[in-house]
Amino acid sequence: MPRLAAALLLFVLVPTANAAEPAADEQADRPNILFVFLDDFGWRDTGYMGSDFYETPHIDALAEGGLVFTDAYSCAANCAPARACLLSGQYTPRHEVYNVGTGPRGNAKHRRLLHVPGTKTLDPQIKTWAACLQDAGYRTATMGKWHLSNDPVPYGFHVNVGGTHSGGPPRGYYPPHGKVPGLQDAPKGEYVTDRLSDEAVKFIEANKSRPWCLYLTHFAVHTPLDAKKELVAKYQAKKPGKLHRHVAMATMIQAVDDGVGRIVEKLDELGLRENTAIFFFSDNGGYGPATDMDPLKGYKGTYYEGGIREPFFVHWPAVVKPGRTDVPMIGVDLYPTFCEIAGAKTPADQPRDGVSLLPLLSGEATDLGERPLFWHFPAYLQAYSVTDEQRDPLFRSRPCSIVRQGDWKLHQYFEDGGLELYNLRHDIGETKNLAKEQPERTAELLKVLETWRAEIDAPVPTKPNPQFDAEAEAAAIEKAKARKAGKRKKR
Ligand SMILES: [Ca+2]
Repeated sequence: MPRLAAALLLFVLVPTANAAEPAADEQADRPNILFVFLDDFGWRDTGYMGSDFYETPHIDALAEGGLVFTDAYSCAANCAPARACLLSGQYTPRHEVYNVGTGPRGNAKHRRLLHVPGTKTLDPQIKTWAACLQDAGYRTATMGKWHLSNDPVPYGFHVNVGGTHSGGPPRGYYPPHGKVPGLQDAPKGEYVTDRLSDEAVKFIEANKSRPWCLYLTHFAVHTPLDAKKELVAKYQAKKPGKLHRHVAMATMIQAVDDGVGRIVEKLDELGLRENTAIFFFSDNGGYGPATDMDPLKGYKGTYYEGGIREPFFVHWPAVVKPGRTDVPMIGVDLYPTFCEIAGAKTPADQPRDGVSLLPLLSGEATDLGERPLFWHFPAYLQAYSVTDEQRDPLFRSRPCSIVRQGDWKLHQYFEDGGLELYNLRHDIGETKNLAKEQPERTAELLKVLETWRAEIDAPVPTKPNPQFDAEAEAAAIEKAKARKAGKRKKR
């Protein structure tokens, strides 16, 4: 019998008095879900993905014993929309969380179009996977960054530690944390990443006899780059890597990894490791000024691979055989995956854009079927002061839609109708735009993208921004390029 079937058989076959609340012994056999979700954590920020400076031995060990996805994507290049997609199982045009906040970003004189503001709160009418799991008898908790409303509890969580509308710990990684739920009592000197790991261990201990789902959504490694003080000297003394060398970032990452070690130790101690499905993922690409996704182009905020391709693996000894896969997955897939693992019903009248990864995880399937992946960002994200080779030095992203189908990826930028076609198999760094060389393929992918936008009713910004000033924009681009050239000379 396939391992998955064996793991799920008991609770499926045993009849229950109340379908929503399975009996106690039956519940104990259901898989737990531990979802370790990092913020702004880059594709190569772990040892197993090749960091030459950061240390992640506990995460690496889980990855080695799990199924590693090399082509895993977030649904957006920055925090709030990525999270809204993840929790709802829907692409951005459905829930309309397009950006962090609803205001326009960057200099008004440099924006040709009026952006689509969308909303900053996930519609509470949308049922999340957490709520589905609650209905199925799971004990659910969120620990860390929430970002989608003032309070995560109504969205399906019994326990909330640290979750608010804020995009980070309000005053950094050390207390006081003000009125943040669950963190008001933080003692002086307590590093918030350590606290969240401790809370995770406590939650697992308290719920060892029933199925649980823990959304451990660390604030790390989002700005402020608030080093864990005890670890600074260690990384200051360490030889900088060619890829990575940021000391504060290294301490923030080690704190996460140490916590993962403590959590896994607790799972082992309680005999829960075998049937706990551990998911490891990040919400968007790494923060450009502090880390590097090389050979991927770009970073957080861009729709090049460096902004949306994420480290992702699933470790679940009872079901998942260790290995690597290049089958593409995307954030919206986790909704049906979690629900299928938990035996939870998905709401029949609510659209879902992802597919369950379970057949692939269990080895019952070798792919997820032919399907394009989509991104839609009808807004702006201003550039950092340091810039890579992006479309222009003023914005990490201008309004765009993206599709990946097979090895091919098409970007469409709405301001100028710009099209960029890349073959990710041969050009993972998106260095050679093939749109003009391959007009038929470009047209075909554009059709796929436009058809999807029409079906999902995605708003495309078309109204000119009255504040746009072409001369000011050109001058700013020249100035930024000169500044960059000057920096290069100094090196
Ligand atoms: Ca983020």
